[in-house]
Amino acid sequence: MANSRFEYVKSFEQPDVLLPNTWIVVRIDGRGFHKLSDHYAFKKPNDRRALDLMNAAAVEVMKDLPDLCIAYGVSDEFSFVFHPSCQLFERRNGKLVTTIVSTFTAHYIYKWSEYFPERPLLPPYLPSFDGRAVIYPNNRILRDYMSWRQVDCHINNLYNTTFWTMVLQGGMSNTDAEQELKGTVSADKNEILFKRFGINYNNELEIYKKGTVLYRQYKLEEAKPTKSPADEESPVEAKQSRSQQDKIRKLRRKAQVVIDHVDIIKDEFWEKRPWILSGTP
Ligand code: DGT
Ligand code: MG
Ligand code: MG
Ligand code: MG
Ligand code: MG
Repeated sequence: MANSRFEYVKSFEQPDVLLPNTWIVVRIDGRGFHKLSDHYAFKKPNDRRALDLMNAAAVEVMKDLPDLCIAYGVSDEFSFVFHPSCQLFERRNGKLVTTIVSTFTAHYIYKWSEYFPERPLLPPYLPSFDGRAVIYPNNRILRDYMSWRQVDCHINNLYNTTFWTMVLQGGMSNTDAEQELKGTVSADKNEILFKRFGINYNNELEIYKKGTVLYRQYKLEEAKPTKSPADEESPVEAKQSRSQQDKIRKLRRKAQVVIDHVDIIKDEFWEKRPWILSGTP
């Protein structure tokens, strides 16, 4: 690019680099999905195809961006997690968020007809997503963030399942069902489902109760830790040479992205898959 007298405008661009050595979570959320889900007649309270489409788009994002180590999705949202060692786009907030949002949206729209062949997408009801990046300073807080989303999934799903059962099977009006559920706790809702409708909430599908977690699965020989004890004491990225980073990226690209519906609040999930938090396949 040639120098010109207009170039000074470049200096108006502000840096937006995210703090080094912190977890970066980019959460995207469907814009106006209340209306969109009505328009395309998503099943209530859960539309399996709509969730599968969200998950399929998120898998493509994971494949596209090997720096992502885990993602969690529920309803019209997905949280994508970059490891503290991530250097993608020099950790620029805007670049990370817009790349994830647009990649996700592109795949969501591209795959729509595969999941809803009889309901073509038509303006003005076109899916779009917003996104934001939040940084978390340590593993504990990152895990608390993930737990927060999964607890939210559980609370909302229990409420929605009870509400829509009362309306669709119990013939109640929306207002009456809402009124009756005001101030109830989980045990009350479980009891309404079981006593009135013979539904054991525990038997609902895991994808509805737990949401969706995506992560990379490595073959056993690839899963061996590549860390030396010295790496423990200093920031990962300071220790990783360029060739090491390239090697890790290649391994991540080759790894299978798994779609799972499991508890991510307890230790077990993380202990079984130590590479997620360590960031070293
Ligand atoms: P926003 O995010 O502020 O632009 O507004 P919304 O309308 O997207 O609200 P949000 O994100 O808080 O809530 C998600 C909406 O999407 C909620 O109204 C229910 C709808 N939705 C998500 N998944 C399903 C589903 O599987 N079935 C149905 N029927 N609706 C769903
Ligand atoms: Mg929103
Ligand atoms: Mg939304
Ligand atoms: Mg939402
Ligand atoms: Mg360009």
